[in-house]
Amino acid sequence: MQLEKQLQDTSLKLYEKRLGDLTKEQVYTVLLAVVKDMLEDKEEISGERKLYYFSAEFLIGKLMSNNLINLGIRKEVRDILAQNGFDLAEIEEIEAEPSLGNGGLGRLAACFLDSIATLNLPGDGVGLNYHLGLFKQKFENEKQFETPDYWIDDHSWLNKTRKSYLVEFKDFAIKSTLYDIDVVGYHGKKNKLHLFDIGSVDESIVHDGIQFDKDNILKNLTLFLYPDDSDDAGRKLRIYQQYFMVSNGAQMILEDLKRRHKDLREMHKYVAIQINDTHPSMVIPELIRLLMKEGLTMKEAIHTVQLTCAYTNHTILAEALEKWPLSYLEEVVPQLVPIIEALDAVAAIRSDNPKVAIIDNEKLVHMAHMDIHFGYSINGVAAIHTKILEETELHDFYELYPSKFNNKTNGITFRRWLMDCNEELTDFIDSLIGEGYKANAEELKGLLKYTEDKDVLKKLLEIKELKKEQLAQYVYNKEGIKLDTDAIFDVQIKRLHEYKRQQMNVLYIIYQYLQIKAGKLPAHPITCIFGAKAAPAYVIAKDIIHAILTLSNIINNDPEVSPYLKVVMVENYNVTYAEKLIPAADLSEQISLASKEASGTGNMKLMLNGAVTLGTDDGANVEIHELVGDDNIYIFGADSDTVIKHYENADYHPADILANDKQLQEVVDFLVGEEMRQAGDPTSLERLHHELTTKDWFMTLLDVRDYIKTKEQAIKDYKEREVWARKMLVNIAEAGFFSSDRTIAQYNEDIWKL
Ligand code: 8GP
Repeated sequence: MQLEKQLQDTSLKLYEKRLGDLTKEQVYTVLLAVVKDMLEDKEEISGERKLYYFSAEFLIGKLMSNNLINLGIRKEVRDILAQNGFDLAEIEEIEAEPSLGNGGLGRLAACFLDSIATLNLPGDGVGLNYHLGLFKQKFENEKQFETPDYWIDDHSWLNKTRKSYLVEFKDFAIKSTLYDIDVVGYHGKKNKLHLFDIGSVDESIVHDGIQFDKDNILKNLTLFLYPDDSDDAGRKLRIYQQYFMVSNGAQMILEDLKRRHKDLREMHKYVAIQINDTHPSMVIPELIRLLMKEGLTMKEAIHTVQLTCAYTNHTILAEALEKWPLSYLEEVVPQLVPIIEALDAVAAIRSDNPKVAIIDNEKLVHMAHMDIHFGYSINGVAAIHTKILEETELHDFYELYPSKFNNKTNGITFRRWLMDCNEELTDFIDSLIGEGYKANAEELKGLLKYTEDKDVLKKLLEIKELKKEQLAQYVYNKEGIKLDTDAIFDVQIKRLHEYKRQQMNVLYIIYQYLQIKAGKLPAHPITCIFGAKAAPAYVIAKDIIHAILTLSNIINNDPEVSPYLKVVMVENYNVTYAEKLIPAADLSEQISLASKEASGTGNMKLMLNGAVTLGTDDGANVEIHELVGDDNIYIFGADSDTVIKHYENADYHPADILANDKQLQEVVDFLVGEEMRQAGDPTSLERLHHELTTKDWFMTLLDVRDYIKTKEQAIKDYKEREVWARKMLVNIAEAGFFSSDRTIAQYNEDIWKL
């Protein structure tokens, strides 16, 4: 009643009309205003010791439905809107998605904020308010094009605050503006996401897709998430952004401590800072610098900073471990250089091993090395990833600081990835085991008692069928492509990267196409669904997209093949699209080269929604495998030890494999055969073919045979509907471990101690 009145009053105030007479956009605006007021009134979580989660990315996605769930008013709002002639789902569609992240690392940060607030821990996010999120992907002529993603309008979740700090660069100083977004926990109090910005950013400098003048810092500082760093100007802009983020965050933290009359020498007693990969690493020297300005000696400053900062590593790919030329730092933030040099000197006293130096012989500053020497915790994001860090990638550091290393297997928030995106399944689970699992995800295991219950298994299949129909409708509206919901929905959704091996899936599709052409039909029709953006400057990744889209064109238009095989690549895959795709998936493709995917989190989301994993023993797949057992997952391919040995011995050669496998050679050559050349761009296809046959750095051909075989088995098994439903049930039941509430409880217990 109260809520209805608030909505009606706001409607009158904003539009001088009753709710029922508004347009959908106006209803959204009214709802946003009411929910923002409710958030505003929420009490903030407080405590002696507070966490600051520093991250260049927070891929928060749309916030309306999540906020409604966490405030506990979603059903009520839906009813009120329905009484006024509106469908809540349609109203929620209107919100622009804040795509303030690239992929896994950014989405993880968003899940973490949700769990930190839900566990009632005082912890805020610190990041940047990019005016344009990750680019919007458009397909033209079977190729990816990038267009700008303006997400901020007059009606967003941002709240402009009065906080502002002066950030000094070599040639100028900038005053920041701070925007906050309220982060409310599930039926709980709130924390904040602090996003720093400047007033002078000029969106009109964007031209020709997402090009802009990278040298004009006053106009571009917070314009884009991750400007292309394939040139010097882009790399320097990254340093400007990173320093701007950490200097603001550090000043905000110290201001708060002073307001609370705390002794800055004991900062570590009141503050924990989690450094989300290396983008925020400059917070270490910046805090030291600021503390020295406050009168601490360098020794005192290092001491407390070292007990405050903790670092998470999210990838072992060498190109992602940032190394900034010292000369760039001199050009942008010269004030940090003497501090970094001093830290390098301290590190050199601790170890004379040049492999752990902060500044190397080429005068490159290794940001991760600074984090490890001057942080008190370093963690990987899945058991196997942490093991590889300890034994291989960061082994020299592990020998130096064994007790700093720990593992925190990633997790996902069930509020978004079950309750929000799959209400039908949520309600069904509620009816079977009650709602306790929403606060304690391990209770999902209660579902295991239904593995032999035919009615439960049948209902599970019905829900999946329903979600597939909903997805088919959505895809039809967006892409104009009709999906056959009887087919297996085989889903690979993640960033496009060679190590994730979308190209292996491509080879499977070609193999299957040739089989069908030769009259050998698959055991069951299959629809291969992709969603992926490629970094704008990543040529081979774009070639893979081109191959998928070209194949999709050929196959979907071939009446002989399309009843059994379809290929769909959805345009502009993002969080919103993921929320539609994940509940509808039957098979979850997690086929990275073993040792390369740090964890993966899509694998967890898909499992939770009843998809069965087809994957390598990599990242968190290893833990999924252990939890569900051999019967409820499809594992294939070389293991990480084998892969690491191949790299060490440099003895992997794709040509050797092709020489011994005529059929595979035929499959690979199809990429540059007549049909593909006619339908696609020969230059792009040849480049991909050449890469695969001569280099194949991520060993696609090593695993492709096993992949095809295992996938064929999964397709056969899918036909046994009840057996398959049991696999689905076991996956859902065992997904409790992957709740980010569990992950955050572990971070708090081992690292933050809030
Ligand atoms: C990702 C990892 O690739 C993924 O396995 C993991 O699940 C996720 O982080 C969360 O831990 N890494 C990144 O997204 C990443 O390194 N992004 C930086 C380049 C921006």
